[in-house]
Amino acid sequence: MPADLLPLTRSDAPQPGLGIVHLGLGAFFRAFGAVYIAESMAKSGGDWGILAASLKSPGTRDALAPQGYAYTALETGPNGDTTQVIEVITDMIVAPENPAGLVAAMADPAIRIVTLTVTEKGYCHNPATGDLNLEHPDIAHDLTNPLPRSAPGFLVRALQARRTAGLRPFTVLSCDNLPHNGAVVRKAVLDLAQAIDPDLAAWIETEGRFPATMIDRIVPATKPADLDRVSALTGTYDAAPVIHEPFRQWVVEDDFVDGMRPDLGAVGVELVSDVAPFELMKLRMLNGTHSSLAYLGYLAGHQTIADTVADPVFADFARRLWQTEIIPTLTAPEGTDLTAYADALLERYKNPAIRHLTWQIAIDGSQKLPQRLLGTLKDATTPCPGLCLAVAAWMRYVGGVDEKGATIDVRDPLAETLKRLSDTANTGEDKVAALLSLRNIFPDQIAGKIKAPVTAAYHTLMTQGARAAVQEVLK
Ligand code: CS2
Repeated sequence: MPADLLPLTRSDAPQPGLGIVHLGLGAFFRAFGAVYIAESMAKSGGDWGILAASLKSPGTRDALAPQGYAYTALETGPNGDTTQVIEVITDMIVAPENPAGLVAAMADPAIRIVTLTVTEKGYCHNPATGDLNLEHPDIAHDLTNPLPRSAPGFLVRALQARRTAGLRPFTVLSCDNLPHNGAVVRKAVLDLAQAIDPDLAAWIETEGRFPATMIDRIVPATKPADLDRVSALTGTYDAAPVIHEPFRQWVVEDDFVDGMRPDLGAVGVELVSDVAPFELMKLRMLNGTHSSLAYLGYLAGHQTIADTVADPVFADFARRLWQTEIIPTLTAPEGTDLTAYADALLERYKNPAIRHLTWQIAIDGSQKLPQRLLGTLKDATTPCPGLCLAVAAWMRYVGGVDEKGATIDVRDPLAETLKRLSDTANTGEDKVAALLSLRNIFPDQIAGKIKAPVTAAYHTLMTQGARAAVQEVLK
């Protein structure tokens, strides 16, 4: 910490009573759900303080504990910068250090909601089928051990403890970018509970609630330079601020255990009976183009999404994906104009103050491709050369070598398999075929449908490079 700065500390304001446990605390939830919940309590009251848990590493807890779990949220965009200090998190548990403590905290009668941001792979399910992967090492462990490791394991053991204590279940609120995220987490919990205790599974099935959500705010990982930026604005030293764009949208299925939830409607959350049209729009239009721009932009040498779309070729490419490939597969949610939504997305991507790394968005492609790109390709009734090029770019990316011959740091739960498949194939055609044979990512029907155009796109990518391949699609 620079010697001339005072550290950020929690204010003297009374701490809210606890109502929520959050699993998987990262920058996104701190800049999104936590902010909404803090605002809702400020407006409408209620005890919805958050006890947060990291399921893996102690880094966030170690940074936040000395500042009493207060942190700065820096909003940055075309109208400048604003900061606010968020004090809704009152404590944190690092699950591997204290799994029993986390189960007990979730089983506390005060807790009525468990929110989650554990990323796509944290649900330990097979993305192509939605079934819980009982062979996943953490799930295999959690099946027989009452001190869990996985998110589904913590949910099941805590629900088990509540049932034993004669309590009501908590609502499970997934805030991850997955289609039908409520149904996904429900299925993971029920599959695991069924294997542990079928009576418990039956109780969860009838009494538990797993509302679906659509979540949207661009929150890049906080970088070292961001700490200086926040200090310069606030005059205090925050070891773990979060940086986010002005835009936010949270659509929530209004189905909570005994109707118990913060007054989310008072702070702009859309409470609806069917989230599906919103999530399909968001996953395909935002995340679909984000991933496409991430792989192609990275290969073309761009560090961030803003840098990528500053090149008019890539901006036109995004427009083309929206207008001719993605929008035709969607039904607009009531009151939404999809063309205006696309225009707004491009403006958000252009925000130069948000340095969202293409490398960050490229992480975990094997878990992201199905809902971001492949669903559109499955539904499309006309050719989709742009999305097929994006799939080919992912294939080139996971091969681990960029256009200049440099190694790519590929992060993905399947990284080793992807590299092996890529390395053992001799020709481009064989590489595409080998990767398309991964049934957890590409179901038969999709693999067959996209094989020829992805092979052609892969060839263009290898011979001409990413930017020229994008130009080819625009011709
Ligand atoms: C991004 C998302 O990292 C990624 O994969 O596409 O985190 C994206 O920024 C958010 O979904 C925006 O709401």
